[in-house]
Amino acid sequence: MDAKSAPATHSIPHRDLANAIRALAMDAVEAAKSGHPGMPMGMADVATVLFQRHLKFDASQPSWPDRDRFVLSAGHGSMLIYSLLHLTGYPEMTLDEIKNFRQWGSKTAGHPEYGHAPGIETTTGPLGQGLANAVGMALAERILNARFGDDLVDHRTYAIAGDGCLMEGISHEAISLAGHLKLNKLIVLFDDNGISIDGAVSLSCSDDQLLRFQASGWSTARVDGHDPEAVSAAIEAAKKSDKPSLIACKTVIGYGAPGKAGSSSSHGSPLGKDEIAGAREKLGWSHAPFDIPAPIKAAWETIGKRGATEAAAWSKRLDANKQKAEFTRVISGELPANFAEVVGDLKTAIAKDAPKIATRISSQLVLDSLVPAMPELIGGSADLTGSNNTKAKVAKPVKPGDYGGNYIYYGIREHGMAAAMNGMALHGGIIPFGGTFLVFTDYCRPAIRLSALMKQRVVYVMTHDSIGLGEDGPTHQPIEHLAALRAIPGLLVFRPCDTMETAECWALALSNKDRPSVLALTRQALPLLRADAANANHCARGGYVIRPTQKERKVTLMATGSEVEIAVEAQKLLEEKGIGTAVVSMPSWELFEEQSAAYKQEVLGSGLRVAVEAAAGFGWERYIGPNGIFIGMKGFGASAPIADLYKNFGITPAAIVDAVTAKL
Ligand SMILES: Cc1ncc(C[n+]2csc(CCOP(=O)(O)OP(=O)(O)O)c2C)c(N)n1
Ligand SMILES: [Mg+2]
Repeated sequence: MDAKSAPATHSIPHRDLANAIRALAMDAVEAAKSGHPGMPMGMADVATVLFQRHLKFDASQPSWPDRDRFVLSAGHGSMLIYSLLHLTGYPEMTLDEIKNFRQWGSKTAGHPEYGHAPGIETTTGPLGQGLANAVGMALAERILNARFGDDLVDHRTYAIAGDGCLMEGISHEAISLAGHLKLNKLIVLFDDNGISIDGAVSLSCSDDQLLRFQASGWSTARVDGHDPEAVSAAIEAAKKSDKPSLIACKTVIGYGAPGKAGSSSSHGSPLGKDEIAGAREKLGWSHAPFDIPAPIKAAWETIGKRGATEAAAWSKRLDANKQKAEFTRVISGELPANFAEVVGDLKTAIAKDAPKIATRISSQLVLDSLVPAMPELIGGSADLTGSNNTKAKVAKPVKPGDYGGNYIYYGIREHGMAAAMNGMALHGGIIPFGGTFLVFTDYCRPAIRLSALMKQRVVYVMTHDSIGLGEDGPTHQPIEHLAALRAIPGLLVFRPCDTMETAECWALALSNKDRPSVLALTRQALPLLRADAANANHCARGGYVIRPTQKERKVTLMATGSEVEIAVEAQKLLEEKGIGTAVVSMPSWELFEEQSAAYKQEVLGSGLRVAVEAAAGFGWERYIGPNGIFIGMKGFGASAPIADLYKNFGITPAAIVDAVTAKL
């Protein structure tokens, strides 16, 4: 596999192999009447060299755990990966899929989407994200290698990134983290074509990318991206580096198109009939649209089988390996057999101890139980370890060159952390969790959105979840964040009200294999409101009556997190006035929405509905209805001690009582 020159398995020249990619890209974009032909045409040579000579893969076993990962960070060039998957013979990527590029129900979406077809390792398109996913994958590989050894885990991660990926801010976070951690099995192929949508890159960017990567601890090289031998030699050298590697491949966007090559006009629209005819002539490709001559297809399929022997040898090694059962478990994403027991024991201890602590500290308690039981849990924080309480007592740091730990100091790189966690989850074998302040979910948001779109189990531990954080003031006090997160389809947003709920929400976050979760946790201490250690997970229903009324129910107070305590106090005052009041804790809107209409009605009641949440009210109309009351924030917070903030913003038991009595 490591030979520098093309294997002599067939006699098809490199040019024909690469032209097959170019032709499919031109033809599919033309048929779809939209898409991006320039990038696949420009990078066809580089990709051919990578797949033919270096990438460890077996097209017939796309989920072979020890395969090299290939990430097309420049996702607009989706026809590059679709062509490669089709040509090498991946299941599902048929010629019909290529012909149906960008159409309803096809696997060949405008940008590559994880889960559409085997071989698509991650969803890309939002520039820079793929590069950071690749960093996470490369890190996952090292962590699993430290756990399971070379016999089971020993592969590389390759990413193709364009000018756009490298201009995005996330690229800095990603390359800086990769360089620091010395992820030398990460190789980035930079499509250095000097063109983006607006025209020449020089319109907007003068960075020396090689120097930038070097400054972050990378090896760098520059090659002619249309010289297969030079590209191959650079990859070969990169494989031997003790640092992550960047190979800047000088390419011509739209290579072969007579009038549009080298110009932004080939970036994102069909070339047009005449230009395609001209390109066919220039490239020496005389075949009809979508016609790949059998010998060329056969040569590509031979490439697709290159890794079969290695995959078979790997399977043998797995069978003989003592850790086979554990490796198979973590790769499949199953929880350990004693998971329910560990959570049950923890809940019993919580009921007994009745801790009055911040839910961020409750979360630490949960981690102290779960991390020793789940080696696949890999935590971290974006430089707020002591504030996010993400480091379990037993956790050991992952260090440059020493990946045996289970805790990552991500540094102040929230976006990079979130996208790297996506990469780790996608890699498999790891359940990543990472922390920052809830207000900085904004700094992670593009990656959280992709966690949800890709249905990845990533746990975001977001502390300091309201004005309750106090003196740090409005820059640090989340307001619209809960609403904004609840608006992301497929994301579970948890805001537990005490230690018991925190344990339950953690258990739900980990049991939901196909969904990411945000845990919104307090800085301030909260009393234990639930001392029932029964194994039933009340939070699993999203919302439930935590304090019923013995009277006829006139009012339902619904709250989340720290405001449940306030609602419980208001309930007492209202009941003293003879007003039957129930309190509902609603740690997760998403799970509540999944309950039956009858259950929801029973929980919400038919009296006056009042929502209490120290955040923007946006969305609560759904539950309180047109005649309900929202007690919460109407604007930004302020810098002051917590008691003054709650009092001045009117989020108090007395304010609730006043609002309710005024309305009844
Ligand atoms: C975060 C983000 N911003 C903007 C876009 C829209 N966009 C898609 S491709 C592109 C230009 C990318 O330039 P480059 O990576 O050099 O690609 P090339 O034109 O060379 O194919 C832009 C701005 C995007 N996909 N993602
Ligand atoms: Mg470019």
